[in-house]
Amino acid sequence: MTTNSSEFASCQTSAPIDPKLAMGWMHTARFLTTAAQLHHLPPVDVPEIAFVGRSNAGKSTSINTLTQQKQLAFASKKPGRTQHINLFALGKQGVTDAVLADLPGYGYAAVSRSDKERWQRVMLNYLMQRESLSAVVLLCDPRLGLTELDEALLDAIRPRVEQGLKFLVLLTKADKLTRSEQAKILSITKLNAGGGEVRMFSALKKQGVDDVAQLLWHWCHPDGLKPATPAPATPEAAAPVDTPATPDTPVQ
Ligand SMILES: Nc1nc2c(ncn2[C@@H]2O[C@H](COP(=O)(O)OP(=O)(O)O)[C@@H](O)[C@H]2O)c(=O)[nH]1
Ligand SMILES: [Mg+2]
Repeated sequence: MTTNSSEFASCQTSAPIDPKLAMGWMHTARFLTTAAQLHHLPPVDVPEIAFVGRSNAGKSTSINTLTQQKQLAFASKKPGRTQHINLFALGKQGVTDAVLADLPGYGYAAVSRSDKERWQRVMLNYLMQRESLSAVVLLCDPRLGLTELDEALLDAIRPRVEQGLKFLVLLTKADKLTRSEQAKILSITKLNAGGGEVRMFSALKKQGVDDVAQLLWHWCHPDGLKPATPAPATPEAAAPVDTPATPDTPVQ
């Protein structure tokens, strides 16, 4: 048997569905709750997709573009100010079949060191322990590429990726690059993304929007219209994480 699990996963995610279905589903996003700490988040029994990335990577703008809502995730001009985990429910007819989690951006220089460390800790605890977490979307400005903090995040989720957690590196602001620059950074990032999906995205030009919506839809509905159940957290993830995974890494 030559088919490995990642090949199988990419076969599944490439099966065509009507992009209007996926975009309509994304558009159902509505605010669920906000929490400053992990233990304040309610447990959910549907797949949860976390959006993470450096401050200013384009996270809020991407969430607003994918959900076709102007103000769902606040697209702040002052990066680093959104210091809560915000949950949004997805699903038609008010029936929640997935949740989007908007996590605080990291790497913003003007935040104090203690705040940075606190947020790295909250984020890593979330990524390692949150039981409903089924997929991670890592937003990355392709002009910076995957930074040290992005790599630390990928390292932190690797055990869960091996257990079925899905992840997508979303290269934002594609409109700032030429076609050939896009092709180049896409192939470099694919090499560094350790088996995750990689897509180019532009909120400005609406590039990649349908494709990403379809991918997320498939992740949450692997059996067609039947919703998925979340991937289990790893046993190691049960213990609280007291120190950031990158204690010696100066936050840029
Ligand atoms: N040109 C361009 N700018 C973008 C795009 N997405 C976001 N931006 C800009 O990048 C800045 C940071 O975006 P924001 O969504 O607030 O980033 P966040 O800190 O990751 O949530 C804002 O000035 C956005 O207008 C895009 O697709 N193209
Ligand atoms: Mg933001």
